[in-house]
Amino acid sequence: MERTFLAIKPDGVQRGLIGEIIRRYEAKGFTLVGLKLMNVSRELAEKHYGVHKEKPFFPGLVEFITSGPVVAMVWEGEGVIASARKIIGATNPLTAEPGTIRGDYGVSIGRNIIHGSDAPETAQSEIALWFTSEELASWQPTINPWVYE
Ligand code: IDP
Ligand code: MG
Repeated sequence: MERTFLAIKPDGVQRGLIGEIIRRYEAKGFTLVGLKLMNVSRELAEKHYGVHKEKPFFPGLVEFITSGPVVAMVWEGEGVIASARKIIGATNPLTAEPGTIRGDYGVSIGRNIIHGSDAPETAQSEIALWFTSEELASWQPTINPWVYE
C-alpha cells in the first residue's frame, strides 16, 4: 500500500491546526501509520529541503522550519501521495483553491502550513529521513471495507 510523508510546519502547530489537518486525512479514509511532534535540527532541515539549497529562500526556509515544533506524519492509502498533495493545495496559499489546507488557512508562501511529498521517490526518501521503521505502525482499520471497494 502506498505511503507518503506529511509535516505540519511550525506555523500550523502554532496556529492550532494540528487536529484540523489530521481530521481531514482521517475523514478522507487514509490511515495514519506514523506520528510525532518534534523539533527539527538544522541538519535534518537542510537534508529535507536539499533540492532547494541554491534557492534564495533556502536560508529563511531552514530558519523557519527549525523555529518551533513540527508534526511529522506518515499516511497510507491508495493514491495517497497525489491525493494528499491535492488536499494541501498549491504552494502559494493565495492561489491555492479554497477547500485545500493552504487555500483555507494560509496567506504567505513562506508560511504555508504543511509539507507533503511530491512523488513516490520523494515519499520513500522522506519517510526514511524522518522515521525509523520501528516508529511506523502497520495496521488495517476495521472500516477499510467501507472505504475500499
Ligand atoms: P511545495 O511545499 O508545495 O512542494 P516547493 O516548491 O517544494 O513547494 O517549496 C518548498 C517550500 O519552500 C514551500 O512549501 C515554501 O514553504 C517554501 N518556498 C517555496 N518557494 C518560496 C518562495 O518563493 N519564497 C519563500 N518560500 C518559498
Ligand atoms: Mg516540494
